Amino acid sequence: MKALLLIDIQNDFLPGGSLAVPGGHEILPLVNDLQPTYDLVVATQDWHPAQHQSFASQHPGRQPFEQIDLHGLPQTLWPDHCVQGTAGAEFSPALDQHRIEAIFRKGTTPEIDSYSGFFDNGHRKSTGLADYLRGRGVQEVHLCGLAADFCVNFSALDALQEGFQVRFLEAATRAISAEGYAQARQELQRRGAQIG
Ligand code: VGL
Ligand code: ZN
Repeated sequence: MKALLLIDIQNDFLPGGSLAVPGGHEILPLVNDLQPTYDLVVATQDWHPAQHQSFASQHPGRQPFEQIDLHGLPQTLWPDHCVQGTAGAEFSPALDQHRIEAIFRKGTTPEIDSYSGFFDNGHRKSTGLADYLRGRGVQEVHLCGLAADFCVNFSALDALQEGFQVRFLEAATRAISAEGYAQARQELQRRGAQIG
């Protein structure tokens, strides 16, 4: 069984959103065309409380994209984004949702960020995604969505660690930082992910 993971295809990561990924909207036609070619389609959704500590707004004197130490982990500070229940947290209206069988939400704990759809950044709390996929007989996961250098990257790394065959669908992702993505791509390849 082969599953397609749709990572964080949410309004705040698309043009007009608070953390818009350059060219993010360009992936939507491809993502929609890909879905029917998989046995299973699963989505992740970044889903933060308004007071999430990854938001620069929660740290007086700090600006978005600065780095801090957050409870012992390095943390990039972000503009407020994907706040639970807001329009920015919704999936894009241009995303075909009818084949999505399950949605895994992440980033709900205020004290820790969660880039991967599998675990928080400290690898403390699982979302249950790996067990769900195994329960459905999935051996191979292909990833697409936003952003290539953050949530798609960390989801792919965890998928590898969980023992899945992994393909990173490069044409169906866009990055926040081209440099960050170039580095992530090398590491993904080194760890055995197929790219493209
Ligand atoms: C993401 C930064 C903060 C992502 C989520 O989906 O790549 N990036 N939260
Ligand atoms: Zn986030």
